Amino acid sequence: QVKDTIPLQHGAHRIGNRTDADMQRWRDLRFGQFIHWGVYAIPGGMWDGKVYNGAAEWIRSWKEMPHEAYDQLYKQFNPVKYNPADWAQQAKNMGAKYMIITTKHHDGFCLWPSKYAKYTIANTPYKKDILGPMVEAYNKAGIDAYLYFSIIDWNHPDWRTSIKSPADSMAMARFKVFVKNQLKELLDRYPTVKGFWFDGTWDESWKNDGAFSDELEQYLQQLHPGLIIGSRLRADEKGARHFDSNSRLMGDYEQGWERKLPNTIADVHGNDWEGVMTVPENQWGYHQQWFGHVKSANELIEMLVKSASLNGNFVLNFGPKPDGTFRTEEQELMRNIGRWMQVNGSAVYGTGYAGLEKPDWGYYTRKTGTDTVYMVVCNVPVNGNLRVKLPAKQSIAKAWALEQPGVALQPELVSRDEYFIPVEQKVYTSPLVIVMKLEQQQ
Ligand code: FHN
Repeated sequence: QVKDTIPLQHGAHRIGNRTDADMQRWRDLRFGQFIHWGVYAIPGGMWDGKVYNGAAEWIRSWKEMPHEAYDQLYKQFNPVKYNPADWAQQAKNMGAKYMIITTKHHDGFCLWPSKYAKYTIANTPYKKDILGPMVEAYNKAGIDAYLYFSIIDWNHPDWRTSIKSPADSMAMARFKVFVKNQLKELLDRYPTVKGFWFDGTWDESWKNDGAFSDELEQYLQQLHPGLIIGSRLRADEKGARHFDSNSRLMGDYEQGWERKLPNTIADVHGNDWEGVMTVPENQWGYHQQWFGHVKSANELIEMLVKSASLNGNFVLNFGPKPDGTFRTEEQELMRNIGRWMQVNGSAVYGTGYAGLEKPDWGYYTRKTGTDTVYMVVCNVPVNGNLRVKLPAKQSIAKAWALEQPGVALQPELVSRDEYFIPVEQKVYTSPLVIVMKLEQQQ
């Protein structure tokens, strides 16, 4: 519900989605890989023989973890098995079309040798830049790179969560210069990146300076035309985040969908959006002992398809180990998702909302701007028929299963604009995809 009654200098600067080629490219990619990697991978959720079930990348903030001890861990960061070409190949095999890497998480550790900080990869035993070879390898594999950047920086003496004195105000002013310098440095060093993924923007000190985040967004997009930045970076001058005080989206897409997805097309208000998902319940960085429910490849495929069916991108997170390799569960997941994407990826890439009523058996996606509709069947009906309800005056010209392109299916017209498509009664081990060509009746 757009209010549009409050005059704002630092609210949304655009009504509706971006229409340029860079944004269209992002929209068509639909499937991304998130990587949370940093010194938190070393404790991996354990300290002093005890396991902490909170998010592993937050361990520095648990009361049992002495900050001084955590802040020395970088001296052990030596991922000797890190092989970016291998990472990129695994991501490509999974079907990811873009990747988001944590250049620096809340702990402030930089995966690149920043000239503005000491707490960086350059001062670890590994010494070498992690990001440059990663961006290069992923790009070589045809995967776009995006940079995660936490505004919160637990390591920086000038970072403040709130401003309580003139000294705080001066510190935060210095901190903002530091942030701007680091961001420009990242763009200068890795010019092929397509966007920034900001995080850690919820504190008072940031929210209460909408003018700065607005200026920063414009500065970055001027430096790097086409750069994509989600809704987490900015706040308006009244402290509203994601959506300004007139309920208009700030930034290029809605970035608030974390470990949850919208349910209906109404939930996304016509905006571009992206959902980010963990494999276990809430672990982003490497945790030695996953606990609770761990999502299966089929569950994640369903989430990916659901996202595409609601005009959104889906990004699946991985937390590599301190030695630079992925845990076996994650490797297996990448392979299993990839096996399905290999056959059925066309039901995801370049697709969006199909404009049809949500069916009980799964999801529809539509190849953008065409009459090709994919039926992704996650629950096969016991009666063996998939019900397809079309808008008035539309009919099915052709239908076939993606895995058997040569075999035409015979839809049965069961009532006006309503069809049954028969499916083989067997045990399915992954979602079945049926393609339909629709046509308009005269
Ligand atoms: O606190 C972080 C968390 O560790 C992780 O990076 C996620 C990813 O979306 N973002 C923050 C919580 O919103």
